[in-house]
Amino acid sequence: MDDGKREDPMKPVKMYTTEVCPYCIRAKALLAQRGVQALDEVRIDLDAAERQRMIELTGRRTVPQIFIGDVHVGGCDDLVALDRRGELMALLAD
Ligand SMILES: N[C@@H](CCC(=O)N[C@@H](CS)C(=O)NCC(=O)O)C(=O)O
Repeated sequence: MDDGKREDPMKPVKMYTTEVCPYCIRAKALLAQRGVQALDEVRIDLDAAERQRMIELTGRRTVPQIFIGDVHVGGCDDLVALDRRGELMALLAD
């Protein structure tokens, strides 16, 4: 039943990660703090083809690499900087 309390819709967030990755943990925590509930996580340590795809898409070899919708945000430092500039919520908003 629709009780009128809709969550604000958010763009899909995709993050290329590896299992052992403090920057990935930090980025995930920040996104969770900002209300991101669903994350499409791609583990490049488990999938060499996805690692190659990440490098081709971003020109970078480190994880995390974060996409919000179609926008490549960059890594954890880029995400934190975006948030500090007050631009993260607007980018997340659908
Ligand atoms: N400044 C980057 C640092 C990312 C980083 O160094 N990630 C590590 C894993 S936590 C990595 O990919 N290391 C592999 C490498 O440097 O090739 C960010 O904020 O995302």
